[in-house]
Amino acid sequence: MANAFLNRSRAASERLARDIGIQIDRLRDRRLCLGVTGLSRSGKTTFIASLVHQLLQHKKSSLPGFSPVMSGRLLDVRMHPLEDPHLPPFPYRDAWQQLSGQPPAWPEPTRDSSGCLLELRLGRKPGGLNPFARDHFSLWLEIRDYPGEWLLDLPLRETGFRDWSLECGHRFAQSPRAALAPDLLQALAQIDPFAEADTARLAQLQRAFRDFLAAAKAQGLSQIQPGRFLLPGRDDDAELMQFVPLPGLADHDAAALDAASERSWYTLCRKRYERYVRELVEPFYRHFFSRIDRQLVLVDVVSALNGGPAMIDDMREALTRITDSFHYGRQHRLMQLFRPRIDRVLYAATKIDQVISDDHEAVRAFLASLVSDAYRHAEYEGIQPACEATSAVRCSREVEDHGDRALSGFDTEGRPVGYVHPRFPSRLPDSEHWQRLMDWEIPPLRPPAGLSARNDDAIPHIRLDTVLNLLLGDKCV
Ligand SMILES: Nc1nc2c(ncn2[C@@H]2O[C@H](COP(=O)(O)OP(=O)(O)OP(=O)(O)O)[C@@H](O)[C@H]2O)c(=O)[nH]1
Ligand SMILES: [Mg+2]
Repeated sequence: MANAFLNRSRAASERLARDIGIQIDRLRDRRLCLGVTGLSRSGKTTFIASLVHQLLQHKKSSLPGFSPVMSGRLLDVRMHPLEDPHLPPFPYRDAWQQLSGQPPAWPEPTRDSSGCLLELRLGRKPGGLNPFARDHFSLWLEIRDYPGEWLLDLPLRETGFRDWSLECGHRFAQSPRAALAPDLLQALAQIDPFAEADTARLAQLQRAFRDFLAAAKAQGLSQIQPGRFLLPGRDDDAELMQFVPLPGLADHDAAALDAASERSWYTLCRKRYERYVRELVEPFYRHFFSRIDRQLVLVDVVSALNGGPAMIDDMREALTRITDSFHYGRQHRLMQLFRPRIDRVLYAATKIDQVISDDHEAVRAFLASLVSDAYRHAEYEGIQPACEATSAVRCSREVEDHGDRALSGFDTEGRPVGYVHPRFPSRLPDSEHWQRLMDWEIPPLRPPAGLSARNDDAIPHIRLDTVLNLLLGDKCV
């Protein structure tokens, strides 16, 4: 009994000492939390794996755009687990093994959260003012990974059940969602919110609603809510997901709905929705995003453009809504401890190895126009977001094809593929150009063969060093 008490108090004081150490590092500007934000399949896990890899392998990687490497001040990089006993380590080894496998493969889609802590040992710039300062220091970088599906839930924190149902109703009425499950959407709209809920019918509708979300995702739509309906977490309580939106609520005013009986459809669904937000979405936000210093928003612009105007609009709205969940702005470091704000935002188009280099500038410009609503919001708060285009793993080579620039690589079966693609627009294209872009069949590429862990090979990338510099360069001095 006494031993258990002593162990508990020792663990508590160790935790306290560790938390104080973390806060001191943050105060000294030696610890950064990087928020890698991106919708499902935008390339987060691959990007994090490549970033960790490029830093661990910095002597062999090509990182001329990252100033500490260029100036020779990056001395060493180590990866540690995050000081969070509930968060499994980021599966870097698995990802690297897959990328360097025979044949090479992509990391698995993420099914749960993970994280890592990178320690960058940096040499100090010569000529500093403090003669007693050590000639090197450590910059600690926290990175977390999670399934992209969960990100779409963040806007629910600010949205009540009635408003969410109305938003869903609005979305369901438009193409292409309207045609995906017309019977289900009609059944949801016709539910009388004041009638006594039938839990067996609710379970049936919830299953059909989940199938509808899966179909919308398969079409390439971004706004898939609630995200955990498609991908529940390891410990999620299934009962928290037993609700559906009630798009028919538009016909009833809020006061009447609030007076609905405990056993009504409205009250049952509202209470479960509120528990879903309180018990799953809020802790996710708190653990993953509430302390972000710098945000990298990864956007698969190429796939969205290939999906057509409806996919682009849906993605634009999703990105804007997600951005609303964060707090941006510059402030004193001390304030950063109590009320953290993001002081740098970088939007990065991913997988640009699918586009010829002559068009990379257009990809950046297109991304800027796509995120302009979100971007304006962030600028309003006094910070200057930037746009980049990157590829975490470069899978293609640029070649000449009858006078045109073309790309060649291997598809996921290992067969050689090559293509000349329609020019990438720098803003929303006209209808003829849209059609050409939508007809463009982009073959999913396989990572390059021949990478070997034994030879400490570095993963080829496009402008990952520039992204690193924009996010961290100023903290490395
Ligand atoms: N050509 C190319 N494809 C890439 C690159 N990065 C990712 N991909 C492709 O995009 C897919 C998704 O990448 P992930 O890193 O798993 O994406 P994610 O955002 O972690 O996805 P979730 O975990 O499902 O949210 C991969 O399986 C690859 O097919 C890249 O740099 N180049
Ligand atoms: Mg992932």
